[in-house]
Amino acid sequence: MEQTYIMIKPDGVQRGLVGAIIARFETKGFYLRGMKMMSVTKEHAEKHYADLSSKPFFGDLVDYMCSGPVVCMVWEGKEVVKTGRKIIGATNPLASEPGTIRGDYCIELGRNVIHGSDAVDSAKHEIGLWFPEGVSEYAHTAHAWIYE
Ligand code: DAT
Ligand code: MG
Repeated sequence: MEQTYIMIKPDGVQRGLVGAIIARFETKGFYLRGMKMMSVTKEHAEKHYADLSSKPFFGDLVDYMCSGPVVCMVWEGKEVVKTGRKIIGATNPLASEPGTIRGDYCIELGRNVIHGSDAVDSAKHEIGLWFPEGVSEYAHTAHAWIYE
């Protein structure tokens, strides 16, 4: 099944949103395959956001990602990449619909509390970057109650 990389950014951790964010993915029926808290080095943040390295906000973005620990997760499920992006909401929190994570919990672009992979290919790349040790494969007892 499809997997995506979800990361609670430093502001999400500091503001006590970890539990609320995890609950949205967990109660949807997605499976948690990997989770850890880590402090991000400048080099690692630059690798994660390499596609944006030419943007004027790149330096601030990297500083923000390194400003405190993040919570890194891998979630699995049918169409979890696209659905995860919907659960997260638009990049700019003021354009995010109420009911989405960014729509409900934040205001500014540079403090938008969460990251989610934007495509299946980038998810694979990001999971490799953040979880080189691999993730947990285990049978879910509720599987037949979530999928028909
Ligand atoms: P997303 O996080 O929704 O995938 P992105 O990959 O385009 O968005 O950008 C990564 C992060 O960079 C985003 O979460 C917030 C920041 N960012 C994007 N566009 C920005 C802008 N115009 N000004 C400041 N920060 C921006
Ligand atoms: Mg992105």
